[in-house]
Amino acid sequence: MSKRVLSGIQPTSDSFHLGNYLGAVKQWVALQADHDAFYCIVDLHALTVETDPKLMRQRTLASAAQLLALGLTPDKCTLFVQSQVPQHNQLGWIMECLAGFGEASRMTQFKDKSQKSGADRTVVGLFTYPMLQAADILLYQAHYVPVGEDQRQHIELTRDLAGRFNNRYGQTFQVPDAYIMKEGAKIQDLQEPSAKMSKSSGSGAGVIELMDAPEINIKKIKSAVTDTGREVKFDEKEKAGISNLLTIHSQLSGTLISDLEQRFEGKGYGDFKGEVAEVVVDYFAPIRKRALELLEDESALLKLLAEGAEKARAVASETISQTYKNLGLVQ
Ligand code: ATP
Ligand code: LTN
Repeated sequence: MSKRVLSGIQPTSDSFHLGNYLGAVKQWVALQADHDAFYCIVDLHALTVETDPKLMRQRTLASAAQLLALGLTPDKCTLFVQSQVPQHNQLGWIMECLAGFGEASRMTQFKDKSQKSGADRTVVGLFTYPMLQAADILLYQAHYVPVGEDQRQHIELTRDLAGRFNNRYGQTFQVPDAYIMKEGAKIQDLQEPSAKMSKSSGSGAGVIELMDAPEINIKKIKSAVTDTGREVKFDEKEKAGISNLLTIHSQLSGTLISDLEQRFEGKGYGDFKGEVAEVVVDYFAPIRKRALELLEDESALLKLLAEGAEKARAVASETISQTYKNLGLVQ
């Protein structure tokens, strides 16, 4: 039996960004070839940000279209929407009853996000978010969870919760491993190279959105913040901006960073940025076109997602039965 993979992405924006692709979705596509892969659009997680219902629907469908355009294929993986599989909520509660308050309070993503919006505007769901994420993963008995570096702590928590449950109530869950690449797992904001590229923070000027028109992305890359030097060299401490652009180029073009450094020796940052812009735009132009085509046939997308949810429910309901039984809940 091939190993199981599960990951999720929030429909919190009209477009995924370069960090989502290089940190996560690129691996999703690669792993579906020889794994039993489940990929989930985590709309319940996205409810932690207040969103207009029309937008929520539109972004969920746009997420599905982008994932397919980026290379997920329904005959190789199960693609579904989290809210269509109620077992996520069922196991989510159990995870909340297993996690310590202190343990959950240490999650840095919660601390960062709640600090930004202030206590009164922070919903309780943002606090319990990692326990729902643990449920997403454990329901499918996943061996690997392909994510970006920012999710490492949540996967650690998931492992702890799985181990704790197994110890207390008998073997129930596979303890999953995070699957995080050495390169590309932390793409930085182009305007603020010390911060991660993110859908929900920053001005947007430093975020490359895959569905944006080429002119917009060319402009953003050409105005990326760099340093006062002239050398195209990978040095994350002294040259965070240039290093980020080198990583982006290398990941999309398949050229080694050392080869890029050599090729741009003696040339200025302008030439280099121009080429990065070209690589990005050429890579994503056909993907954007395909995603827009897929979005035109809404009923085909809905059908595909419904089929995915059915397959997901079959696996998830087995895990829930076993979990309830081990907990002594009378069925
Ligand atoms: P938000 O900023 O609203 O929290 P996000 O941009 O982080 O959203 P998510 O849906 O939370 O997007 O993440 C989807 C996947 O993309 C996760 O696996 C996450 O680790 C990865 N990811 C997000 N940002 C980056 C980044 N800058 N570099 C690499 N991977 C990233
Ligand atoms: N918290 C994740 C999204 C997410 C996820 C998951 C990732 C929700 N459930 C399960 C992997 C596995 C994030 O990217 N912010």
